[in-house]
This record gives sequence, C-alpha cells and structure tokens, in this order.
Amino acid sequence: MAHKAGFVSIIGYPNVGKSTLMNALVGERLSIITPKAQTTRHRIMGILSGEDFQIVYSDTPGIIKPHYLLHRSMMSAVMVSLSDADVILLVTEIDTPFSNEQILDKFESSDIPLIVVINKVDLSTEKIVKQSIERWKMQFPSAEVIPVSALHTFNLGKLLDLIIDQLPEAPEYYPKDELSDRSERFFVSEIIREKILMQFGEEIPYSCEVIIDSFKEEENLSRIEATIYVSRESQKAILLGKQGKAIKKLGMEARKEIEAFLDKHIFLGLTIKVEKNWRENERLLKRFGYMTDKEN
Ligand SMILES: Nc1nc2c(ncn2[C@@H]2O[C@H](COP(=O)(O)OP(=O)(O)O)[C@@H](O)[C@H]2O)c(=O)[nH]1
Ligand SMILES: [Mg+2]
Repeated sequence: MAHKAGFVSIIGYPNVGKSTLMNALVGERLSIITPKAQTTRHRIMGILSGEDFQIVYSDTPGIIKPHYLLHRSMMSAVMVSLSDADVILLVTEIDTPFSNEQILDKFESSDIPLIVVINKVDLSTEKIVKQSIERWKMQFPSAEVIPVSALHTFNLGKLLDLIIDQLPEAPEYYPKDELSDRSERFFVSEIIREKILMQFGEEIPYSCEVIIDSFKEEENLSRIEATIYVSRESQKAILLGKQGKAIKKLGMEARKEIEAFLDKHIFLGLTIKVEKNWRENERLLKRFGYMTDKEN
C-alpha cells in the first residue's frame, strides 16, 4: 500500500475537548488540559506515525471573539492551521451549534475534507447522540460525523480510520519517532502554566505568561529557571501568597509534573515579574513567542 501523510487541524470552541482528543489520538500528553477556557494559546503539533501513514495533528486555541491582541494571535493560529490542513476535525459537544462565520466561510471556500467530531458522548444518552448526529449532518451534508469520548477513548479507532481514509498519498513530513515540533522548553513552560490555571482563580491564569530563562543539563538533574509574567502588582502578590506559600506550592506541583514528563530530576526556580498589559503589547507578545512567522 502507498504511504499516506497529511496535516489534520483540530478546531472548535473552547473547552470542547480538542486537547484531550489530540493527546488521546497521539497517545502522549502534549497539550495541557484544564476545565478552563483559553487553556491552549498556541498551535501545538502532535505527530502519529504508523508503518504506512503519518498524521500531523494541530491542536489549536478555542475559537473566541478576540478581546486582546493576544487573542488575535490565538485566532490567527487557528486560521493558519486551517489553511495548511489536509483534513479538518471540527470538535463539538452534543448540543452546541457551530456558528462562527469566519470559519464557516473558510469551510465553504475550500474543499478540505471535514470530519465533525461530537465529543463527550459519555455525558449523554444514545438517543440524544443520534439526534445530534442528524443535526450535524444537516448543517454539513458532505462531512463525516462521528460521536466519540476523548476522555474514555471511545470510538477513536474508528475516527483514526476515517482520518487515514482522507489523507493524500505522500511521504512522511517528520522523522517517524518525532512526537511534536515543539521543544522540551515549550512543554515545561506549558506545564507550569497548567499548574497556574489549576491553582488560581479569576483573572490570574489569563494574565500570566511563563518563559523559560534557562534549561541546563547537569550530572544528576536539569536546572530550569522560569519567569512568570503578570500584568499587575496585585496579581504578583496573589501568585506569591502569604509568606510565599502559593508560589512554593505551585513550584512543587510543577516540578513533580515536569519530572514525570522529562523522566528525570529537576531543580525549578520560579521568578515573578510584572509586565503591564503584556497581552496588548506587540513587542512583548513577540518576545513571548506569539505572532512569530512560524505561528501566524
Ligand atoms: N466527560 C468528558 N469530558 C471531557 C472529554 N474530553 C474532554 N473533557 C474535559 O473537558 C475539559 C476541556 O478539555 P480540553 O481538552 O482542555 O478542551 P479544549 O479547550 O477544547 O482543548 C477538561 O476538563 C476535559 O477533561 C470527554 O470525552 N468526556
Ligand atoms: Mg486546548
């Protein structure tokens, strides 16, 4: 059989389970997952290779109305991912209709195969799932519609078959043992950001960015220094907590997870800095790795 390969863009509203789905399809924890919207800020590739196929998934930020320059960069990550795609996975939940006009226009003006993935069917009944499938087929008559549960890996084998069916014949794009185009540094900063999302409420998670300042391999451990940027002094105080308790807890949780991910001991040094309104600042967004040519 000829070798098939291609790019598969995973898009949808926030929190529908795009990152959970990509991780389940690739079989590795690449994208961070939390119950909060806007967890994913960048396009993150996850690569699945078989003997006669290679799928390069792009997990993308949830589709939202942009309020900040940061959001605009997040939305252009979605649009770029769509324009390179060989197959599009539109991830939805049972009863959320999809009505983003910019994306619907993009579907109309291209003939990229579309698969509507109805996720979280574990939360629903068979009857409701059936009705939902019919509704999606009405909206997208030429699309495949498939119910799954990314969390419980239900129906993912069938989804994989549908994807491979739609891939063009092509040689592999990446070495077959590669899992992502992102570096360990990137994943480490994402794990720290995930712990911030989990530990702090309100506006804190949305106001933070994590930058790895240095990542040094020593004999028995990796020494990682990271800076957490926040938008205001008051946020810095919350992150620090009383007598530095909050940041200490954050550091411990992040270190455990990073050690599991890298499979080695690490030292993690965390510093907090205030950069006023970084989400609106083009220069800082560039420095933080947004709005680069690679992504936009
Ligand atoms: N019950 C259930 N929850 C899910 C499923 N897939 C994802 N979730 C949860 O939905 C939330 C958002 O998931 P995430 O992958 O970060 O969504 P994203 O914003 O679309 O990337 C998390 O709390 C996940 O655990 C599923 O199949 N069933
Ligand atoms: Mg996500």
